Amino acid sequence: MRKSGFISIIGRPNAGKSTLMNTICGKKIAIVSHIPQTTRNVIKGIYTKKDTQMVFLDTPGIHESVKQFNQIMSKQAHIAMDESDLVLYVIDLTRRFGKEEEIILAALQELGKPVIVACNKVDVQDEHVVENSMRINAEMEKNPTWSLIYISALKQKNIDELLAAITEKLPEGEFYFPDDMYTDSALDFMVAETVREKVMLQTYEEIPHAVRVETVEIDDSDPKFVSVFVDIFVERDSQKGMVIGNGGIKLKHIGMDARRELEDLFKKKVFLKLNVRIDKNWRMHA
Ligand SMILES: Nc1nc2c(ncn2[C@@H]2O[C@H](COP(=O)(O)OP(=O)(O)O)[C@@H](O)[C@H]2O)c(=O)[nH]1
Ligand SMILES: [Mg+2]
Repeated sequence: MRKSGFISIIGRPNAGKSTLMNTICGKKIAIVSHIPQTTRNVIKGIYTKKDTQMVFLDTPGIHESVKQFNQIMSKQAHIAMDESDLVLYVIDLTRRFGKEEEIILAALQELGKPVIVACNKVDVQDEHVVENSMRINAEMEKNPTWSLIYISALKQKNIDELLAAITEKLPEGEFYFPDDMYTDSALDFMVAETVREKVMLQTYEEIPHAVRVETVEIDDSDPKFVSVFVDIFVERDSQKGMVIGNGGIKLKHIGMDARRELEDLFKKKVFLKLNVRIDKNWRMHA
């Protein structure tokens, strides 16, 4: 009998949720950066091995305050409740427990679904680790059905143990997706996200959140290379300059880094044309 199910990945921004999903699926599916709010949509990552299929839902952690986080968490808890068979709760061991952790723990208790707590970033030596571990152990005692695993999503530590724990809690059932599929994201979305990640990594402060990226065209008609046309929208003229950089140096780096990853994605040479444009207040009607 096959096992398959949906697993929502939740946790504070920057905990390493997207990194973990990419590590498990062995593909760059969700973009990753040190900047909170990197993930803007729920993204599916599919892992299939032998008789088991796991469909991960990587959730965004957009918030500017605990109050807002609370509202979004309740939305995420709803996604988890409606769509997933179990919840994978990722905790950043190197960060002091915040109000967010309490909100998540309360939501998980109310949810009543199988939970796996993954304590991430064990590769980092940090003063908060001992205190956080004590807090987590206390929570585990309160919730005896939950499983606890210490991992490093980045350094790929204990990932097999994590997969075994998920498999154990996964319901029996037929696969939801073909066994060679690793995401249901469309190609144009993945292209735009790849470019957005590079913009985030190359720019600072207000830019990452002011940028929107759109794939205009993917021309795959030549057998030797793919031509990809992408628009990068910012809200103000000054931001345009910051994305382009002195003599175009920033945009050049964004283009080079993105092209390298897109060549992995397309398994072909990529010609990438980036165009920086202004769309005032796109966030207002996003
Ligand atoms: N040292 C270390 N860093 C990690 C680990 N997992 C994720 N990170 C880093 O934490 C940051 C946030 O990761 P990301 O996956 O975008 O977090 P998300 O907001 O929860 O999706 C990035 O800079 C990652 O490289 C880990 O296991 N160890
Ligand atoms: Mg993320």
